[in-house]
This record gives sequence, structure tokens and C-alpha cells, in this order.
Amino acid sequence: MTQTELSSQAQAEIGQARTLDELEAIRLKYLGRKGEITRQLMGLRDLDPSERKSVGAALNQAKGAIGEALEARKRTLQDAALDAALAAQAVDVTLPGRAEFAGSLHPLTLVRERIETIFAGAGFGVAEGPEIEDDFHNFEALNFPPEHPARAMHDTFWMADGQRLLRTHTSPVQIRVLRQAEPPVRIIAPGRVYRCDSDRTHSPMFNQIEGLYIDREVSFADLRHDLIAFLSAFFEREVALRLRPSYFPFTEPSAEFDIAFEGTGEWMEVGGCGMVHPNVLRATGVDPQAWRGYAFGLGIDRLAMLYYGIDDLRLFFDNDLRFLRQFAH
Ligand code: 2NM
Repeated sequence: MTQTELSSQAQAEIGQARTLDELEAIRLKYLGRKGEITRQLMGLRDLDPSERKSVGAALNQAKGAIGEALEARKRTLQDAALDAALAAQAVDVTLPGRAEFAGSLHPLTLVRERIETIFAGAGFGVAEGPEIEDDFHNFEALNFPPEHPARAMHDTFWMADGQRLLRTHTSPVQIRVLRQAEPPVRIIAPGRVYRCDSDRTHSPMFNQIEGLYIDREVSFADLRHDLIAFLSAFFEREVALRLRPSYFPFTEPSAEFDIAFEGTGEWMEVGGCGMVHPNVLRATGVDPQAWRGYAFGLGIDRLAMLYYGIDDLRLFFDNDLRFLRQFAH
């Protein structure tokens, strides 16, 4: 094979090389220590001097041409490898971002804050107290005498010591406030309360808001007016209120109340209310001759179900994110 043929054969192989490894094998085959060109260069000394010069020149030319072809192919393969690596790592900056869910307030929290805001506008402060109470604050000061049958209406969770209990309403908060503050008093007391019953519509833990307004001149008409004003503000529409005579030990007279939305004719019970019993005022050091008051209690869970159109109370306590995320905004 002539040096020219050798050169073209090598260059054809170089053009076919797919990888740098293949290319290196070709370099060794021609230019390596045991390569064809190297071998022929070593053989020059055996040639006749008349041939040596021209053959040597042809070999050197072939060696140079093969070397250049190897370099050129190497650059091409390296460029292709770099392009492929860059393409593989490419970031499409035009893709929409992946949204992180930031968390949101629980619907019962949203409703409680809404109620607090409306009553704040009418001058009511927010009061809180312990969820573990004693007989005095939960019952006795609220005019439940010992052995009184009304105690049985509250299915109470008692602690093992028989002294402490989980509050069955937030009224003990009002007792604590009245024993400390001088009237007039305008507060609402939101919080968790506990009763030992559980079915489709009752949870052993639920959320209540109670309101208390003590002043020199407070009437049942004020109570009725304020409830209607609150409920209309809460539901952002005209709400009809129905008061039904009822009994609570801590109020006299007492009533339960229902609401109906315009045009539906369907009454839904939402709470109880009444004029604070003189015995409750006396038990907290307030003179019933000088002061009177109204009080009411509302179920937050109940209002939230009506507000959001939710038909199953348990959704509020399951903490299923698919439910909770619908209240994010
Ligand atoms: C209700 C219904 C009627 C109430 C009474 C008092 C207190 F402490 F002032 F006596 N707080 N809350 C009350 C009255 C609660 O819940 C259905």
C-alpha cells in the first residue's frame, strides 16, 4: 500500500470514528509505537538511499495529514459531546413554576375570627379561659345547684380526681371575668368545649362562642336586636330570628333561637340566650339591683356549616388537606 493510499484509508476510518476511544484506537493503529506509519518510518533505513528521500517525504506527509485529521475529528467529537451534555442539562426557563402550598387557616378559625370582628365593632372584647375547669366555675356559680337535674343535661367528662372537668360550655370564662372586672362588661368568649356524646351531628369536642353584656339598662329587646344585627352581618343578608322559650339555669327568662334565610321558610337552630340570672350576678359579686345583663351561646361549627354550606360536621375535624385547601386565599 502506498503512503497516499495509507493516508486516505486512515482518514476514511477517522471520519467513521464515533467516539474518542475509537479515535484513539485509530491513532495507535497508524501513529502508535507499533503503528503502520511508525513501522514504515523505521524501515526507511533498510531502503536504498535513492528511494529513501522520496519515500521518507511521502511518509512524513501522510503522518502529518493523519495527525491533522485525528485532531480535527477529535475537536468535532468533543464539541458534539459538549453539546449533548449541555442539552441534557438544559433548564427550560419558560416552564411555569411548581407552586408550593403555603398553608391556610382552618375554616373554624376563619369563622371564629369573623365573629370576633363583628362583635368587636359593637364594642365586645374577647375573653379566654382554661379548658380544664372545676365544679364552681362550670356549674355552681352558673346556678346549677348540687344534685340539680340540669347537670345531667351536660354529659360531663370528669377527671379521675372527681374534682376537675372539661368545660361543657365557655360560660366559666364569663364567671372568671365577672369576678375580676367591674361592670359594664361586654365580652365574647370563644373556645373548645366538651360533652360526652358523639354521633353524626355531635362531636365530643366542639367550638362555642358565648356573649355577655352587663350594664345598668339591658333588656331582652336589646338581646334580640343584637342577635339579629350580628346574624345579618355574619351571613351578609337579611336573617329572620325566631326565639323559642327554653330553660337554662344561668338565664331567666331563657330562649333558644333559630334562623331562617329569606324565602326558604326553613328554621335552623343556632344557639341559646337569656337574661343573666340574679344568682349568677350574686355569685360573681355583681349587685343584681344595680346591674343586669344578657348572655347568649352559639355553636361556631354550626355557623360554619351554614356559612360554607357543609353538611357533615366531621369534615372540620378530619383535617383532610383536600378539604382544608379549599379555604386558602
Ligand atoms: C348559652 C345560652 C344562654 C350564658 C350565660 C352566661 C353567663 F355566664 F353570663 F351566665 N354565659 N353564657 C348563656 C346563656 C349561654 O349557651 C347556649
